[in-house]
Amino acid sequence: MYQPTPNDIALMAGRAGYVLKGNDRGRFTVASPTLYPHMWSWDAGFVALGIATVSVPRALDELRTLLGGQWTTGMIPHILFHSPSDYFPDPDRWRTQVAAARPAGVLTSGITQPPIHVIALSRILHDARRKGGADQELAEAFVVETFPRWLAWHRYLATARDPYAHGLVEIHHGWESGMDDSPRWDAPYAQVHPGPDMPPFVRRDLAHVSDPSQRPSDGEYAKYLWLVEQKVRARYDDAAYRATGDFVVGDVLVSALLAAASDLLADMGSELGIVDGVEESRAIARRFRTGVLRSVDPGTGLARDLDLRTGRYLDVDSAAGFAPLVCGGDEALIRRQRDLLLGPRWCGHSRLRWPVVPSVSPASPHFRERTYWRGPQWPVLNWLMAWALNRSGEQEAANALRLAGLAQLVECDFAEYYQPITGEQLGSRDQSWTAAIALDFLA
Ligand code: 9YW
Repeated sequence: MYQPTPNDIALMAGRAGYVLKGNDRGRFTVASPTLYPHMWSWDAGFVALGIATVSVPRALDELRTLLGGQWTTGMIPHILFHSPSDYFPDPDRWRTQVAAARPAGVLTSGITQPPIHVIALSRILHDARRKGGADQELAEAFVVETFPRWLAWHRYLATARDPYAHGLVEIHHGWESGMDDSPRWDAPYAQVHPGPDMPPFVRRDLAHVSDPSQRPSDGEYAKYLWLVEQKVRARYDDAAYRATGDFVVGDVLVSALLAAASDLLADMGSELGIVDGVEESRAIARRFRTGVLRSVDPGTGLARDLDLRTGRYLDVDSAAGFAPLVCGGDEALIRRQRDLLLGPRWCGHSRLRWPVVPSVSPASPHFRERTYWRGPQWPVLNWLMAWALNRSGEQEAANALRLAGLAQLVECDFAEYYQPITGEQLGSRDQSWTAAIALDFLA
């Protein structure tokens, strides 16, 4: 097994810090230098926990800026647009001015991303407490100050996005899962039919990659924009969209993150003497943990998303199936998932360049080795599974993912995603969240 040398550690930490500094725009960090020149919601969570290893105050600023985009419903939008750029879909496409709940002072998109933020905040608090002094004071004060805002975010997901208490967070767009073109969404997207009145568009993402097969197809992209159109036409009202929109799916990984984050929020709150909202947070954690565990297919041992339009579970061997590892709650299942994740269908697959979590099992018929979320390895996903294993007391397995993840990043280009068989770097380079998780792995 790879063990980073002191030289590797120094080089990697130095270069990761340099990448984050280069992507720093003052009070927020762009997701990548040219492809994603804005602040993305779940990227910001990972970025903040990486920055915290270097500067706790700057890490807290990242989260504070993100909260500046929170809608009055509690929703944290998936993109905050702080300055004009050639990124598409841009604010003119999102047209969030139709929404009463939009924030003042910053343009945003109108959909969500996975709730990783409080998990990041609890890591930052942990770092700050290790450092003590001013860092600790600052971080504790930040938690006390922002507790109601995080709770409002979680409450939004638990109510507006789970009105019938399934215990699964409803997503209205594949982008809300963070895994845009994952085969998890193929069946629901088959029911998305762009209308003849959809405004025309020109993609800009393809200008940044050498090979279009690494990105979603044009057909997929038209569906993505059609759902944006449907959200606009519903004025970003969740109930109105639910009544009219084509894509409504209960997402197991978002639900597991909500459960884990809600537990951590309650933990931090009670440690810091907060009373209001701690019980509510625990109840949210319980409800969504139950929803995730209920979705597990006893045959495969993987959690399944629920298509709320058809009432059918979606059987796809994607890394989201390991949602129970993230939210915990069933010891035997955690051991089973640990073995599955490290075994020959997943990280232990004989063809993989590095034994790192692939977005889709290489043994699955859905696996595509170069296409975005259809097989490539995303370092943040590996970090998440390592974090989850650690939290369940599976330190040895967590460390195996950590070391393999560091081996993958030792070239220090911090790519957006990696071809799992050859190890080739794909997508953007100098991707902020990739650099950030390297810093956390090294800390
Ligand atoms: C897009 C920024 C985002 C991530 C998403 C990933 C990709 C493309 O990049 O989205 O245009 O939004 O799928 O998870 O947050 O890194």
